[in-house]
Amino acid sequence: MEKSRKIGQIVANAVLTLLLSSGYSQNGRVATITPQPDLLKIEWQKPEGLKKQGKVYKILAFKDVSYFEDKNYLPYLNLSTPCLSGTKLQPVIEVFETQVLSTDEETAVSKVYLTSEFEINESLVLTANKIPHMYCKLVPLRINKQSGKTEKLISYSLQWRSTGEVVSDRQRSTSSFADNSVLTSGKWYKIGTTENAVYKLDKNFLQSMGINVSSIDPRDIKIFGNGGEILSEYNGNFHYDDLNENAIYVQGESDGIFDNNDYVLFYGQSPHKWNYNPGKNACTRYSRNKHYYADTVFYFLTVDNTPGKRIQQQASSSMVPTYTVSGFDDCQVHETDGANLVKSGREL
Ligand SMILES: [Ca+2]
Repeated sequence: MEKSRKIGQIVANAVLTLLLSSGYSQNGRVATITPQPDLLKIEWQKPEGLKKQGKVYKILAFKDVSYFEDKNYLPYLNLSTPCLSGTKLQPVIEVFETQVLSTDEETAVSKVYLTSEFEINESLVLTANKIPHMYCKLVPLRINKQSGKTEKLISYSLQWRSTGEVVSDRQRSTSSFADNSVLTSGKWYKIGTTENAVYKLDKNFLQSMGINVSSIDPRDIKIFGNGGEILSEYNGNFHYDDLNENAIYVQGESDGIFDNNDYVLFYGQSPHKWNYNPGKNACTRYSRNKHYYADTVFYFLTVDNTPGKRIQQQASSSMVPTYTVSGFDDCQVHETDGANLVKSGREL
């Protein structure tokens, strides 16, 4: 008995192994199993209220949601995967289930930003734990071409396909976690700006900051900074990891001597930003994103022994103009921050 049970077990194991390894269909033919991608679900929640600049916006919400602040808080889902083969990847989704938005949800979406596809955009390679990763943003909303109704994505499968494009060393170096700040070595000079403008730094200004202008090669002047817009409060949105070098113009640098009439030009920014909101009426087309914590943006100037980043010349377009502009809108804002009626916290 014991022996026959063992043989039976071995036969059963063999059949099971055959079924698992090659697949088996009811008509007796052996089929090849191809691994199926997992079914992924988006866990939608009730629309939420977001208080911003004194107004309450209704926004769509789901687990792990992020928002495009410049698209009326259009929600998106971050997709990421390591590029282990060293080539860039692109996500391909297969839609399994969608649902038409409820009337309540409809009021929380700006349809102007939607298309007939669940769009995936802003592909970016960043390094995490020394491995390049592909990051993309999936907008889980679309307008159904047939019905014209707005649909949300409920379940889908995701596959990453190689684009064949190699992840370059430069892209790897745009790491989300730099080894150290550029400010860890060298001598740095801090410059503040309050408006969006091209700023001129002449010999007197550089000397007043303490730079021995006669001993430097103007080709080695560098300016670092990331502008000054208030940081997004959403973790999923893009954040700089370190100061970036700005392309600047240095008049008279080619002779290697900073002469009396030589100067540096760079584009400095305001901490407050104008946002363009397409599709809105003229009164609300532009909104101002005020920086609550700073009134000045800072840039950092250094001179070392390597050439700095310079503004490149761009050839003029040879295309024939199709539209002549004869006017423009200008925006002004008057806000003195003179009183805080509730005398508490940040004004929104
Ligand atoms: Ca010169």
